[in-house]
Amino acid sequence: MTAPPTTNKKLIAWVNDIAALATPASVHWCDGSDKEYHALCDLMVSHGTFTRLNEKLRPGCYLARSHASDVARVEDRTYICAKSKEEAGPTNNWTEPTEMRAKLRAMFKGCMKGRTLYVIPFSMGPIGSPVAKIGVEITDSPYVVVNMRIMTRMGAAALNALGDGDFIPCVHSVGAPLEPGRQDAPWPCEPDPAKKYIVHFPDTREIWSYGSGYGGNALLGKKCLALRIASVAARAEGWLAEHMLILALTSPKGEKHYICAAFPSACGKTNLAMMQPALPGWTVRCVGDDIAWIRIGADGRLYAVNPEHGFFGVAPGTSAQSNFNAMETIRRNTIFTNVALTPEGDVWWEDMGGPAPAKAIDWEGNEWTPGCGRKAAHPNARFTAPAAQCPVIDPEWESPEGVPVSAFLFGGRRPGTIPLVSEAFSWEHGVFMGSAAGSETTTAALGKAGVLRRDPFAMLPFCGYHMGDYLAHWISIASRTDRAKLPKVFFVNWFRKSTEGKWLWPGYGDNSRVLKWICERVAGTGKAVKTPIGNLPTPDALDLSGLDVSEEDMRQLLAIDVEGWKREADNIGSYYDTLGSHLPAALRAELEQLRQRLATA
Ligand code: O2Y
Ligand code: MN
Repeated sequence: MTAPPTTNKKLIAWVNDIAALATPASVHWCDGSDKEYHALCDLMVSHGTFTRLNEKLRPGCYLARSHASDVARVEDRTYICAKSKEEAGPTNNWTEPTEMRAKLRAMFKGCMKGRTLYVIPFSMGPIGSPVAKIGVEITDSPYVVVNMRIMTRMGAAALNALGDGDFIPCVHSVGAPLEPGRQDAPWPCEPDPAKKYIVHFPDTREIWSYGSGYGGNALLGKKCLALRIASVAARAEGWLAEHMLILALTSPKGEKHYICAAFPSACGKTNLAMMQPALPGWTVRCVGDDIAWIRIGADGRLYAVNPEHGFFGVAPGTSAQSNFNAMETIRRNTIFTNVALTPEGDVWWEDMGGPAPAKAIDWEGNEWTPGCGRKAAHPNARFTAPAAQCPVIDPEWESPEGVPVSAFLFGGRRPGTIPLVSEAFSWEHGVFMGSAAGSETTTAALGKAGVLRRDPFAMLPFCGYHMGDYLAHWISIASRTDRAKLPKVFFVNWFRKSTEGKWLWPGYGDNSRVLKWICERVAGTGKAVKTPIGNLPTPDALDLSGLDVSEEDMRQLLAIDVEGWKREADNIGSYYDTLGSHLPAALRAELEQLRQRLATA
């Protein structure tokens, strides 16, 4: 091992400990340089992990194909090893920490044999920002190193910011020791799903991940650190670590509002974060598409930071029509995983827009032709691209203090009952709205169609402690600052359908019409009518200029279905029951008040 480029005793001792356990062939401390990045990409091209894309069509871009068993986050293999099961809560998998630690150490014994152990110091949040947190990931995957370089601020600058201070240790192995003389796989991993482990120790703030090289399972700064571990830190320290995009909406008069929005998967979060508004003169700028760290500033307002440095977006469905700015972002310096390869050396996926290629190589490396009955790209195929390449990145996206938040949005895919937009009456009512977020599943991958999955604050897979305590933490924010300075809270539903099953709202750039009303409500100018479920736009309050939606469809989009809402209240009540005594009384009270308003409606 070359001399560590640090004097941090805890870090050196920890790297030595993991190296002694995992017995890699060598240890490499990542400096985050261009040279290192290109050398690792070249190495992966030579091993068959990466295919270099056509330099003229996609300069600096690569395609990786994962093992067919390693294509997504594995929620059922994800653990929160708090001291007690009660602390982890009913929504998390739990194993007693000492038992899990012993299991992990047994699995990690010799697991990096024949491989290089990479040490990746990284900062979540702008380096030197008072809100940034330093993590160090140990991994035996060069794919993880190059993705972490895009997704985080990684290398010498992060190590320098760490100095002799504390860091969050993140240990990762693909779980595929390489015996001498054996040919390596292009995507080494543990193929048995039951042997993959994504483990969080909230009390010691550690992460261990074994067996998968894919996305959220392996890029440990993202979901593991910036959400699960950070949510625990945020509760202890009085801030919020949220699964939220951050965007700025600016009016033609130059009035700018930052909005944080939480949606379950498959609701178009990345599309909304970098949307092209349909309303002339309005602009959207993107601060982040997935995670927001939110603190109370010295002036009592809430400020949001995107802790990430890149986008790890879903490729299928991304097109110039659905997300022009994402398509521009991924023109260069992007890593594509599990998309199809065209004969020209470009990438392709379903619903990319334009004609399908006459033939391609699919995500599993097989020949593919249109109509062959298989998807060319995996539905969870991804692009990893630098946030700085987004043409509408907000000038303040790296502000160390964050951007002031004017509004929170919650939502989900709800074909019935839930109107296009409603505004909460109070902070507590807003937390109630966030707690009731969720989507009706529509894809086979998520289970049976038409089943409502409650996903409070879109944090179900990402909350590092008891969901009831998490909701109580949100309630407590109102007592930590001047209520008048808190963001207003809204619930949106772009996915309401008519009784005939047709989408009522066009979505995409037309969502700016709803955002405009939200900003007007924040400014005190937007017109609203009080209903049992919240404040809704008056019939003339939404700017529908140039929009082809009938009056009847608008009426349905803003209709209050009282009987449907009574069923909704019962369903929320049943969900609340699963949180037991941890559910804050303020939310039970909000549910009762909703029931009373509906009873007299
Ligand atoms: O499947 C994965 O590993 C990625 S999941 C993901 C990636 C980017 C942003 N959000 C998510 C998510 O599951 O919420
Ligand atoms: Mn996400």
